[in-house]
Amino acid sequence: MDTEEIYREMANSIVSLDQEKAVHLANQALDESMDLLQVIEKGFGEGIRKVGDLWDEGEFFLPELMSGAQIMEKAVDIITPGLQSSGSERQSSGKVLLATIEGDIHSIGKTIVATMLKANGFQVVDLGTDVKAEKIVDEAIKGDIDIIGVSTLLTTTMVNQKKVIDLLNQKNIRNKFKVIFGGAPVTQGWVDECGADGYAENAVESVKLVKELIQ
Ligand code: B12
Repeated sequence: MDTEEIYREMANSIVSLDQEKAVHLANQALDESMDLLQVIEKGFGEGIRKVGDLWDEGEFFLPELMSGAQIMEKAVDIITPGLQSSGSERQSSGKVLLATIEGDIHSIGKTIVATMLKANGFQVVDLGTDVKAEKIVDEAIKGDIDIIGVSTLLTTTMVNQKKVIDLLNQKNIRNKFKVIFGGAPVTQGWVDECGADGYAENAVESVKLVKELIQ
């Protein structure tokens, strides 16, 4: 099987909700030292996005969406130790706080971003999901954070991302932190409208963005 075929099989394992196959392929990726980010982006990630499309089209229902997500999480859990050890560049300066904003429980993408940042030597404080803007700002102050990263996958909760910026402005501490947004519905237009400092479409771009902003 060539690499593209393995990626397709990985995507298929998620779409067909075949946990055994997904686990087998994730272990194979580790054993064969495959490019683990591509494994997530082109392989399993492609599959979970397809599951989302099928759900959107009414072909899949919530149990299938949840089952697909659980299998995706299992595969990512297997791959994560390999991602962590793949970070080649080490730098200790830079503390990033990550959270999925209030009203949103999507965690997979944010967790991958956290893993990649750690692999590149950044300190990461991950507050989890469904986190209020107030808590994000409080923890950023307490934790002496450089960059605040706010994730959302729902169009309905994007507005809560903006609350983080509003709160920092109200407290007159906007210039103490860089704020970046992420998640599928986020665009440069939204970032500009909110007055955030940037956004990234995937984990690799997130690392690049954080490095740029830290400098
Ligand atoms: C898996 C999934 C779920 C899982 C989440 C499990 C988990 N632990 O995360 C479950 C089943 C729980 C779920 C629930 C729901 N979901 Co859902 N879900 C998805 C799905 C299929 C995949 C998301 C995913 O994991 N992608 C893979 C990862 C790797 O990609 P990613 O998240 O985009 O992350 C990357 C980038 O965005 C970026 N990034 C992410 N965060 C950050 C943060 C920063 C700071 C930066 C810089 C970058 C960055 O880097 C990441 C890595 O490359 C999407 C479909 C889709 N196309 O996205 C729907 C989707 C997001 N869900 C949707 C919906 C509607 C729901 C529900 C409301 C369904 C319901 N009726 O209950 C609930 C939401 C409940 C809530 N309050 O949050 C809709 C949203 C529609 C919309 N326009 O708002 C989508 C788009 C499906 C669809 N096509 O309609 N979901």
